[in-house]
Amino acid sequence: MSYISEVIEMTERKNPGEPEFMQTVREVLGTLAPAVEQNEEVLRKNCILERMVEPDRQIIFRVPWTDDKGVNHVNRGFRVQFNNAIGPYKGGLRFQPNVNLSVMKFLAFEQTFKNSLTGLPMGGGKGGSDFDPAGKSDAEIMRFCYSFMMELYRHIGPDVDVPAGDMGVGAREIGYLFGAYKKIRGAYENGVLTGKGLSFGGSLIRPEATGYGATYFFKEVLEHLGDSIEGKTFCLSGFGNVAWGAALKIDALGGKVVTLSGPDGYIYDPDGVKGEKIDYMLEMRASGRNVVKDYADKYGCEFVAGKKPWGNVAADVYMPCAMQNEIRIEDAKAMVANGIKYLNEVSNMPTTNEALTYLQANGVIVAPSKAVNAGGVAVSGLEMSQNSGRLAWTEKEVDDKLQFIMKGIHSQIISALSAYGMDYNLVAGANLAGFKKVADAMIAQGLN
Ligand code: 2IT
Repeated sequence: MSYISEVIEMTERKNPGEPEFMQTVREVLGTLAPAVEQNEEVLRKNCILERMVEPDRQIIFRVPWTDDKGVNHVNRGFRVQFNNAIGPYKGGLRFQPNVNLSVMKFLAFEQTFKNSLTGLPMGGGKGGSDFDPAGKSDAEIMRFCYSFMMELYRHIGPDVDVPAGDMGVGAREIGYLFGAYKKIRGAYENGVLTGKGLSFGGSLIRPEATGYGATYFFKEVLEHLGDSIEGKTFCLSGFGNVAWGAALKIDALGGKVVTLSGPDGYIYDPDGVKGEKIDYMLEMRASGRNVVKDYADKYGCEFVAGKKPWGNVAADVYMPCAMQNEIRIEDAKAMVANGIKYLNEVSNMPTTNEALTYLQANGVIVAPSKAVNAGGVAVSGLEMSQNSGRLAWTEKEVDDKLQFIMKGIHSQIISALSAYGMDYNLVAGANLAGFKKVADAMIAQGLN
């Protein structure tokens, strides 16, 4: 049996009941054959694949908190510190009812490769809780964040592990989490978390970074193929911070966003989500209602309940900005039938492995999330640099660095593909490039 198959089988055996984690392990390891074949003896001797699929540690803890009526609740908290071969663990915190160990491990595993691609010294980690922020008061959110940090603080630090936001964790939550950390430790400690408010060490462009970076990366893809964003139509899902940043940059570069989605369905706006309509996305998010229908009611466009845009709306580019596994095989088939040419994945692992294989086999260019959405964590890395240097870079300084990093990710993918004599397969290229750097660092540092 091949080394890769052996490790996939072993991982399956050791992690029963973890479908999301196994999905990403299969997807990533399934593309590493060219690298493994070239260097199998060294990789086997150093147990590189075995160590890459085993997190350094997985922390699970109790998070008790009291609601506004005085009723007590208990949630489960997580921090998975997956790999710190190239730098301190780095990755977001997600508060969502469907958070479990499998979801945390898939995100932390992806994060290790993604962070490697940014070129910045950051390892991979992820955390969060099955806490549901929907409908909670500000005071409840604060009490939950304080309780969460009562345990998390002992596992993190500016040279150890630097958390940030993810779904359900935005600027407000980061503020409370940082406040709790600072109170417990009695020190600023280079800001510890990223995504902080501007008044206490946050970076300009961090809120926009994931969506901007995703658009910059896609611009590189199109330029490579002799095409451009100008005049293209985009279907987005989600209407949160990431979709907002993407809509801003797509609009600025002459593209047109025609859909957004929420848990309630999707809106179709053939005139384009632009100008004040983009600002309205922030209002919808701030309302806490978590429905996208409000947009259709306000601007008089079509709302389709209970569906995603995938396959239902014709466009040049699909950009999922919401969830894992939002594009399944039936969506992939409808996309191909509708002549979709590009899938620019923004949310982490938005496509099932079956759908991904089908899309690639049918000529759809798939840009993988670990490259596309790396601008978010990249600007988090820039926030860390500013905090440790006591610096505050201008918007232009950060944006220029972000563009440089996104260009660099695309060119690393091209180099990896050409090193192995492969065609333009962004999914394989991103995995191979991310893998090489982490593997080299692990080999250099010995068996640990
Ligand atoms: O998935 C991601 O890369 C994030 N949620 C951002 C992580 C970070 O540390 O900024």
